[in-house]
Amino acid sequence: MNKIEHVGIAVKSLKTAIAQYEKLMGVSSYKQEHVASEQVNTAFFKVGVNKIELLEGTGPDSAITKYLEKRGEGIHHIAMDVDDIYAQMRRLQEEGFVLLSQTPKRGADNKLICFVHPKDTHGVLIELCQELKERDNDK
Ligand code: CMX
Repeated sequence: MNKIEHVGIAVKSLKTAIAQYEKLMGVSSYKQEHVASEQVNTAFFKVGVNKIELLEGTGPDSAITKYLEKRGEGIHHIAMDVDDIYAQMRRLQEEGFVLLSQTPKRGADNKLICFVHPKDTHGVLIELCQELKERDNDK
């Protein structure tokens, strides 16, 4: 794994959180995106070579909505940048980790993503993410 790509923070209101993080960071969010497959609205901030992703759920079945109901606002996941998400998923499965999807999904910010169950990582939801390449566009 190359680096921490971003830290995901679950928020009740993306609009309110963007305004507060813009004040905190002194910069504007560089990207806002709706990810229908994950039922989330997202906003990204750059922090050096890393990012912060704010996430708001868009429906009752969204993982973010459920997380907010159970735990309230806060750090939701840590995302690791990988070169080959398929190879990393195979490796983790061989090591006995439970992956939350059998194939990578399209996530926000032009990424292929997959999550590792937090029960296998001492209570922290870990996301693998790989920059979406031209050849992945039909996946
Ligand atoms: N971090 C740490 N623990 C978490 C967690 C999180 N983000 N979300 C849930 N948990 C915990 C629950 O609190 C629960 O703990 P207890 O058993 O001690 O109560 C445990 O994990 C299992 O929870 P569950 O109720 O069985 O399952 P949920 O319905 O809450 O689902 C999870 C949890 C992680 C499987 C589900 O949220 C999931 O599949 N997540 C992956 C997808 C996702 O998070 N998408 C949103 C982000 C998308 C994006 O980044 O673009």
